[in-house]
Amino acid sequence: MKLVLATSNKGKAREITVMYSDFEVIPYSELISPFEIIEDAPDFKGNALIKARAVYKALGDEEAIVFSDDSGISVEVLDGAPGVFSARYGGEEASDRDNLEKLMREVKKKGFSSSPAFYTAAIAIVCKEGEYTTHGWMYGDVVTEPRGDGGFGYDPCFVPKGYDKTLGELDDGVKSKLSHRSQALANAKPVLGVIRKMRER
Ligand code: ITT
Repeated sequence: MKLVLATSNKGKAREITVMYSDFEVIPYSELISPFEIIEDAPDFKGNALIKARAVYKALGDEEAIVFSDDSGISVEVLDGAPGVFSARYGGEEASDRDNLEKLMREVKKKGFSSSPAFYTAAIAIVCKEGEYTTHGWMYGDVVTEPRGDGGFGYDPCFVPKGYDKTLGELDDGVKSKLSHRSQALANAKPVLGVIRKMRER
């Protein structure tokens, strides 16, 4: 089954391709020129739908099955920030490193060296059969000194519940079992199964 992935984030695309190795995952940038998508919904689900709808429309292929991931980290001592603003926390042009450093700075400013936090991922699927969304979460703590260079984004400061190493230090296999993204993708598989059945009829 061919799935078009609506993301420009290389870290996400890498993880999704590994987790969905039983599908043919094609980044949308291999089919059309990448374009800017304004993600202005108040929640992950809304932004995931905006991305998948925009790419479905731009492809102009009624048969396409497009899926997207909108995700981010919410930190307790920052009252849930950065949340849906995770990609832009350090500014409009911020790199992953800028975002990570700002997050650690803000936690320190509050007088803490760590804080409970969680990642959220929303997956949206848009195709001629309809629009579907699923979610996944991963709980743990953020620390204020980055450790390791595995994963991407905020991973060097995130210690999953039950571990004492950050996702930057742990094997990729640990993250792919535990993560918000792997759970949201697992929840999306039955939806894709139903779409496949509808197309076989
Ligand atoms: P697309 O919209 O093109 O998919 P994006 O990077 O803008 O790419 P989001 O708007 O969903 O994606 O922003 C997600 C932010 O949260 C981004 O800064 C990521 O680095 C961070 N993030 C999401 N999942 C993560 C993960 O598994 N590990 C580390 N950081 C993550």
